[in-house]
Amino acid sequence: MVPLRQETKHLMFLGLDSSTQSLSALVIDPAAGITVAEASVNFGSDLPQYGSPSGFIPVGKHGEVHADPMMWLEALDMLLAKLSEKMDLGQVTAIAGSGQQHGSVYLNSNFSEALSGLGSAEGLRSAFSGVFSRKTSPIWMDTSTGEECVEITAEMNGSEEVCSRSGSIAVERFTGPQIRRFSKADPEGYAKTSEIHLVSSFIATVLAGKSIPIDYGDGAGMNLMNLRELDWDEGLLKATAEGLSERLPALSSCLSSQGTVSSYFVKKYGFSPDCAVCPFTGDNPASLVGMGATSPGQIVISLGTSDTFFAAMPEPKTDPQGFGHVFGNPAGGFMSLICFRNGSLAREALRDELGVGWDAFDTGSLEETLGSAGKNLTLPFYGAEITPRFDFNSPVTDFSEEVTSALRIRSLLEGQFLNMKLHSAWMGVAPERIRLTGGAAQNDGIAQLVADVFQAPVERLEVANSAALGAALIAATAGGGEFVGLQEIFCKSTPGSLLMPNTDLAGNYSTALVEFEKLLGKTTNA
Ligand code: XUL
Repeated sequence: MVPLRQETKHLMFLGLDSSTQSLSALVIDPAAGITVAEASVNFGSDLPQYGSPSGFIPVGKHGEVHADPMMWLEALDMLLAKLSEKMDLGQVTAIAGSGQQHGSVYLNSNFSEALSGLGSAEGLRSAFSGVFSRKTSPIWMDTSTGEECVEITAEMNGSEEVCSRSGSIAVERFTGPQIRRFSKADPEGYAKTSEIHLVSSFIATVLAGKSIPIDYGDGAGMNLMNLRELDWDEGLLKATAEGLSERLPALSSCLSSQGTVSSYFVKKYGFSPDCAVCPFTGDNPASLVGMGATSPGQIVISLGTSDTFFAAMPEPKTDPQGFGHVFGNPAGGFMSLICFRNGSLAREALRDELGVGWDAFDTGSLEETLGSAGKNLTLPFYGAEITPRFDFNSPVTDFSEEVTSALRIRSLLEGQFLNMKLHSAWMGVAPERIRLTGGAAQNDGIAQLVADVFQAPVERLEVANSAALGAALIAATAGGGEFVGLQEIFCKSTPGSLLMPNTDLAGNYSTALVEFEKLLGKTTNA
């Protein structure tokens, strides 16, 4: 561990996370091994004037989901005001951050002037009024770009080419297809656009008062960056929109600090003029850091509304079926991200259908059906799924035993984790340890089932905001620390939370995996 101290002064690092619903901050003192301060602004409740109770403008047309970038700026002023009441921000050595991935901000030629004049501004809202060439920003929930995905894919001669270059097939929520849609729907607006930023690089740019590069982690979520070259891909840029290369900032690692904080933040919130600003990354790459999983073999499963599976990968291997994505790993190398839409939604649907409580999903109940492990199959989808891409409308079952509520619960959970195992096999990474997070992770029964299906130990972490923590750890690493030592301090598993796999069930689950794949094939090809 590099001593993060200068003479008698402890160095402090600020991590920001601009997520869909809120902007949060977390400051760490690595030498003391503590979180010094935390603050958060909720877009819906703290900034109701934007009419975005969940962080985006409701009822968009044709699958459009947009947010007002001005809301993110006002939130930044609010957040730093709150944080400066809790600590002296002059102690912060470096700032790093993360943002919801894929969302984009469109800026006109007034933007660079607004940035250079920021030092004398009174507030971010007034400083940046008149800089947007597109009033609102499409975010990751937007599904309006199906046609553009088809066009980009055709121009590139197929999905395989798009995937092998960018790490993902053309995906509706990704930035490239979003840019293409804007350039077609509003050519004048696109012509007036001089710079396009991601949510992450936009906030970093405002903090630094100058254009800050997009980092490799977040840049990989655009369908525009060449994974092997870590540079913009000429072919993809051309297939997306005319004149795109002159509108994009440079690419860089999030560990290379890019200047210091703008004098606006020095005057208004007391930051030191020497406080460094690093390029911001995506929330998933930052979470990989915050979950202590930047080395291959450590897998993170987040059980939320949607379930996500992510893990570090040394090589930019891509998913031949096109379901998984490859992003940059802030520690170097790459990471996978696979998203399963039927996460908590499916668990809740079964709970409600059976009229039971969560205790029916916990250790006691699941132990009663241990003898049936892997014997009854469920394709665990209550609605359209993206991994695999199929319009399911209810679960498909193949039970070898008499159907009971307890067996349906076991079989649904097993189906969710068999589906994850099946669709992450392309990574070729054997899980040495799984770090489980998200609401359902606290349930010991569910956590044990993950350990059994994957035949790997499962740990839970104390970290509540893994993206903001990850960002703070990135700032500390850029400032002279190193990930491994920092993660040992800040990403500890909850004492007593380690669960070992039941090795007697290894055979049951390898047979179940084969049968699950057959049932899935039969259903989706029917
Ligand atoms: C990842 C994705 C989301 C966003 C919002 O591909 O779309 O996880 O990053 O958190």
